[in-house]
Amino acid sequence: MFKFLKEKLKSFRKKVEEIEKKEEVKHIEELKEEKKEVKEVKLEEPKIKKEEKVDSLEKKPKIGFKEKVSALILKREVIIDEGKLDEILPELEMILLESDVAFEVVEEISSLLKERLVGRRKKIGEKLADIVIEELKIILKDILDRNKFDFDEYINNVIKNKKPVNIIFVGVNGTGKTTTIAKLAKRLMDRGYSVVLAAGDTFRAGAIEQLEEHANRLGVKLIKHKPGADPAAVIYDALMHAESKGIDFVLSDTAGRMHTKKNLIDQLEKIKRVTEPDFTIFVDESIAGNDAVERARMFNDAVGIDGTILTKLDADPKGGTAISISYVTNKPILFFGVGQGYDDLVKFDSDWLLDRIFGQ
Ligand SMILES: Nc1nc2c(ncn2[C@@H]2O[C@H](COP(=O)(O)OP(=O)(O)OP(=O)(O)O)[C@@H](O)[C@H]2O)c(=O)[nH]1
Ligand SMILES: [Mg+2]
Repeated sequence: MFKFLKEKLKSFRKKVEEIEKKEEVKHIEELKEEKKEVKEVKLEEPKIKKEEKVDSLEKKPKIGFKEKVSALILKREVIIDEGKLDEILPELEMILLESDVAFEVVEEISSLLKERLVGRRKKIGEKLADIVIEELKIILKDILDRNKFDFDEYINNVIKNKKPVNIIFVGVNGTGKTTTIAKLAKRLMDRGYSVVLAAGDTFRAGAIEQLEEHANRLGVKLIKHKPGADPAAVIYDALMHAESKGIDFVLSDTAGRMHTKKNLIDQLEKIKRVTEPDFTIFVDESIAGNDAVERARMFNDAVGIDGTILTKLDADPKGGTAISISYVTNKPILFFGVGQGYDDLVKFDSDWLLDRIFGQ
């Protein structure tokens, strides 16, 4: 997970360290020059009285030049200025862009880094790379937590007032929608809730069979119509079934692809109008990078989403989609899909994500 981004961050760290090393060498040279100048000035100083000289020697212990230089380096602090950041931030911006972090998010990160680091005191010996990476982590956590939402808490509360709860899943084809519905169904059942699935992707015949297979494996009821049927009617039937049987949740699949994008959006709008979902989950795959982020924006604008589940994090070397998608849509990430098994669903946690990006 995130191998590419981790490697890039490692090489960024190295580069900044090299720049710093060069500067420290230059700094020592400057100190040597200062020392030389002091010596020359001293030679021209008038001779002091013998007694005074002895006195001053007694007060000050003799320190060698080498110790003096290292003492100065240890003591001295450097103020991080804009020029220093301009030297290293473009490299970091490039790494983030290459790692599929959306442009507007990179801009935000970069300007926050500047704002928080310019003027910061750095002791000599303290690594600039450490300071920048630490601040980057703080900024990322901040960005990731902006739309924080506890899905379990929502579930526990919503069910107190309404039954069945209607959750629909939207997103383009092949991103993991059907698998994620099965994962979430299992998660809800593990917590003692009852679930019915609705085969709302009627555009592709195979989609109904696929969801049916999951339903059989999980032992949950599936409501389906024939391929080509109206998905709003399928979901409506599932709601009626759930209501009559006292089932807690209806999880509805929808098509990810139709003849045109307009057909797809029209269909989703109709589903929303007819079945009035309590929660609309956008599903996309983390490996799609900026495409996934743009699709999230499009679905949110066109039909409205309440949150995102990002799948295939286990196969994503970059991680930028996870960093960007909530920022761009202003809606929370609910879960990460991290494999093909039913339990490969991780509840969103910014620390969990950051550990995977910055940890060993
Ligand atoms: N590695 C990995 N694979 C996943 C994950 N989620 C889903 N998949 C796989 O992605 C493929 C597509 O998943 P589906 O659930 O069929 O996706 P869909 O969006 O329903 O696709 P269509 O119905 O074809 O539009 C399957 O092979 C899944 O096993 C995940 O988190 N990690
Ligand atoms: Mg599907």
